[in-house]
Amino acid sequence: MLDDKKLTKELINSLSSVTNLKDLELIEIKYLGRNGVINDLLKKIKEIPVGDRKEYGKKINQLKQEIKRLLETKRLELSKKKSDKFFDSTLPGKTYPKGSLHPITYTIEKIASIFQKIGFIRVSYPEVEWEYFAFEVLNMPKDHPARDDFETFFIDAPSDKKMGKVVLTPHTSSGQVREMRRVKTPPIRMVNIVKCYRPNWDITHNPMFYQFEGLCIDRSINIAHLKGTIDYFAKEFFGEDRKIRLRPFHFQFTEPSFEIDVSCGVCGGKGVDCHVCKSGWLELAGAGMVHPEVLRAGGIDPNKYSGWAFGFGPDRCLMMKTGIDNIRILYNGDVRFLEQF
Ligand code: FA5
Repeated sequence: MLDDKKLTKELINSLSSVTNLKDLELIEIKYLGRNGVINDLLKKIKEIPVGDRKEYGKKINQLKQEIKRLLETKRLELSKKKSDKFFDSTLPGKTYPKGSLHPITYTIEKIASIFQKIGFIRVSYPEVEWEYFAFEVLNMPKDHPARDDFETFFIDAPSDKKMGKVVLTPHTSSGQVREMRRVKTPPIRMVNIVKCYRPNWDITHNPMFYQFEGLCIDRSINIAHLKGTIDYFAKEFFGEDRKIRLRPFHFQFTEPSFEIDVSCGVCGGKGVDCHVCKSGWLELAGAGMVHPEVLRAGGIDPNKYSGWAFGFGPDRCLMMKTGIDNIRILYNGDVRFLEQF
């Protein structure tokens, strides 16, 4: 029933014609695999008279060890042959494609350095935030209609009596009062750069986008300082020639408030038929003088101090600088786009 000599001879014969590791592997499977020769022999042990089974098992085991030894010897022989091949160490190595920073990462680093040059401290306040910091302390109490402006993602997490529900922050303004409470006594110059989230999705809106929030509080701060800082940023980021304009607007947490537009980088400010701006201008930011109630919420006396704040979208800044005509391409991971930066 078990002719081990014959099997070993057969194996030696087949191994003699093997010239590569792949064929060797096939032979190994034939003998040692789950449905291989050795396992077949083991299955037949039931047919062996009980008294002979011990001897039979021993023989199979010896045969298995011999097969393994023959296979291993062949494997060594083949791999030696492979490494005997001439290796030319002077040949140029393989070149792998180089990665680069994501354009948004690059944009954020640039923005941070522009503000660090004029004494602003970079911070990153939470993206998963309490309603309290996102709305309440910004003069938007519960049920205030202004909260509708920031359609918000609510997190399914326990709420807190004072802090309210947990949200994905819809804007970086949620860092304003956190920074006031951290610094306690002005001067404050912060730039808070983090991701924000809102359920919006079109060529100028993503559900996840970045904002950077400038906040400056000191004695006698006025709109001229705000305007001067915006002009400085625009020139540093876009260059001398781009136009910026401020439009009166309303935010609950600033008074007076503005929106800031830039002349469109896609149509060159012409506007006619431009599918991105439609008017020659694209909104980049909201801004204004910090509301006295917000200063109070931050523990700062509005009779002594005043301040300004703005919240820009770096994603839109990048669009307008480079002429990208659809914001959604920034996060879809298309390497044909990313390779251009
Ligand atoms: C705000 O978020 C205010 N917190 C800004 C502010 C800060 C006002 C400080 C006053 C003082 P607004 O919703 O307009 O405002 O957003 C500001 C900018 O964020 C927009 O101009 C745009 O550049 C960017 N932004 C807003 N929503 C999106 C979005 N879904 N996708 C991409 N960018 C967005």
